[in-house]
Parts: sequence; structure tokens; C-alpha cells
Amino acid sequence: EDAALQAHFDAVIDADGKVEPRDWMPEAYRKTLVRQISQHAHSEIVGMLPEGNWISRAPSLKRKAILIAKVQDEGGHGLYLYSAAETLGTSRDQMLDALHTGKAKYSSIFNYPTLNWADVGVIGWLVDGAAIMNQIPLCRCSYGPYARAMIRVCKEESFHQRQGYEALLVMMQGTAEQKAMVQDAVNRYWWKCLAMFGPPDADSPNSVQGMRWGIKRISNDDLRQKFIDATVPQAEVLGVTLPDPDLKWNEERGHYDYGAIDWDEFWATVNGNGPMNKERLATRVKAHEQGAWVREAALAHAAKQQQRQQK
Ligand code: FAQ
Repeated sequence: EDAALQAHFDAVIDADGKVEPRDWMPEAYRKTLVRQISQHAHSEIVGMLPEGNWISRAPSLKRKAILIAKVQDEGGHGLYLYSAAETLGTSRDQMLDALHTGKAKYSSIFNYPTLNWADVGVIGWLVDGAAIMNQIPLCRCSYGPYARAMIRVCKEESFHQRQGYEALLVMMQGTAEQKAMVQDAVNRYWWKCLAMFGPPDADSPNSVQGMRWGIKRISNDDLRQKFIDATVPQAEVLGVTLPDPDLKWNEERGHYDYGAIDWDEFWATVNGNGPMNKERLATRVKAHEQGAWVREAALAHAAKQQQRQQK
């Protein structure tokens, strides 16, 4: 029977069909999806922190309103993604426990500090830009709930990207000091954003299987290249210099060549030793502990409702 189920699953994958929660799926496929979707959810939730840091210091009412909305959207994406992961048989408690004990990963990019207001613009432009580049192909991922979640998430990320770029355009028309802040933020974030796409294809243990299963549609290196090619002209319009002396159009390849990424620094950060890892996790754990009374109250309310219905 198992062979028949496997054959049916393979046929669905080969035909570029969708796998749904009640369908039979290989355990390894389920496990990979739980890993990726939960880590994606954690990234959205931890990703609220670097920008949330600036809500109280936004330079105008308009910027503050936009930033609150954006950070709130990221929270929504996280909850949406936790729900998608729950359809695979894991629980929110299990996922949060993995995050809070440091077992689960989340995107490396959120382990760097936000030092000036331009960082908020640069996160919108580059971090959300990289996130969209990675998430558009996930809209075609073989697991239905994840693919559908990505469609809505991408629409919101696209607004996030534009608000960031627009904030930077305004700063670049300002004083020399403001322009310097934008350049400084770009200098600090550029290389970290390139690393968001994950290790080079040759060092990416999950890629081959992820591609076979139709979870990954475009490889880490190909997405990174697409992101660079799309971003260079945007940097020119903005008037900033991307901090890579090797960045150069390659006529033959039809792509930009670029310099070497510091993968040692990337792995140190992924493995918990980036500049902000400890602080980010501590903030999440504290928020979870301080929210215990809300969860208890919600459970008590649900129990009461149920009792009333049974009477
Ligand atoms: N950071 O074999 P691969 C956002 C890990 S966007 C940390 O290539 P895979 C929006 C990887 O998990 C950011 N870890 O793995 C936002 C694996 O370890 P594992 C979130 C990384 O899965 C914007 C190991 O390295 N987006 O939050 C990273 O095939 C602004 C080997 O790597 C997503 O999560 C990294 N950068 O490919 C929010 C998208 N890269 O799990 C707020 C969904 C790799 O075996 C503000 N995820 N690792 O222990 C994916 O597309 C994939 O999981 C990749 C990695 C492409 C990230």
C-alpha cells in the first residue's frame, strides 16, 4: 500500500500539482516543510524587532504610521505561517519552544542592529526586496497551504519594499548628513542581504531534495543573482554606492559579477553568535513569558464558552 501512496505522491509532484494537508506524504517531505515554514514564521516574528526598535523614534507621524503598519504585517505573516505549519501536524507550542530554546533557526539578517533611521528604509528596500525575490517562487511551491500563504504575504512585502525605497529617496534629497546615513546603512546591510538567500548551491544540503519536491523552484545562487541584477539599477537611481568593488556588469553572462560573501561570518550568525542573536532571543522569550496571562485568559474563556454550549 505504501508503494502505491508513494507513487501517487510522486505523480502529483511530477505533474506540478498541489499536496494538501489530508493527502498522504512522505515523512521526510512533511519534516522539511515543518522546518522551512516554521523557520520562516520565526523570521517574520523576530524580524519585527529590529524595526520595532524605531517606532518610538520615527521622524514624522506619517513615517510612524507606516512603520507600525509594516511591523504589524510581519506579525500577521508569522501567525499565518505558524497556521500553515500546523496543518502538517506540529503544534504552535512545539514550534515556539524550538525557537525559544535556540534549536530552531530564523533568518540571519535579523541578528544585526538597526543603528540609524536609514536602516529602517534599507530594511524595506533590501531585506524585504530579498524576501520577495525568495518568496515569489514559493507561491508555486508544491504544498498548497504554504503556496497560498505566500501570495498574500508577497503582496504585503511589495508594499514594504516600496515604502523603504521611498523613505530613502526622500533622505537622499536631504542634507549631506542624511545622505551619509543612507550610505552607511547600505554599507552595513548589503552583504548580509546577499547571505539571506542561503549558502552557495554547492554547500546547500537541502537544495536537491527541495527542488525535487517542488518546494524550492529557483536555487539559492540563482535567486541571489536575480536580486543583485534587479538592485543595482535601483541603487543608481537612489544615488548610493553598493559596497562591492567587484560588482561589474558581465556582458557575456548577462549578469552582474560580484565579490566574495563572508560565509564564516554567516555561519557564526546562523549558529547563534551574531551581534544580536542573544538579545533577539531574550526579547522573544520575555514577550512570551509576559504574554502568559493572555493565553491563560483566552483558554479560560474558550472553556467557559464550551461549558455553556454543553448546558
Ligand atoms: N539564515 O540547505 P539550505 C522575512 C540554513 S524574509 C538562517 O540552503 P534551505 C520577511 C537553512 O535553514 C526571511 N539560516 O536550506 C521580513 C539550513 O539549516 P537547517 C525568511 C539559513 O532550507 C522582512 C542550512 O542553512 N524567509 O522574514 C539561512 O533549502 C523584513 C542550509 O541551507 C524564509 O525563511 C539564512 N539566511 O534553503 C520580515 C523563506 N540560509 O534548516 C521582517 C523560506 C540558509 O537544515 C522584516 N525559506 N539557512 O537546519 C527558504 O526559502 C529556505 O529555507 C532558504 C534556505 C532559502 C532560506
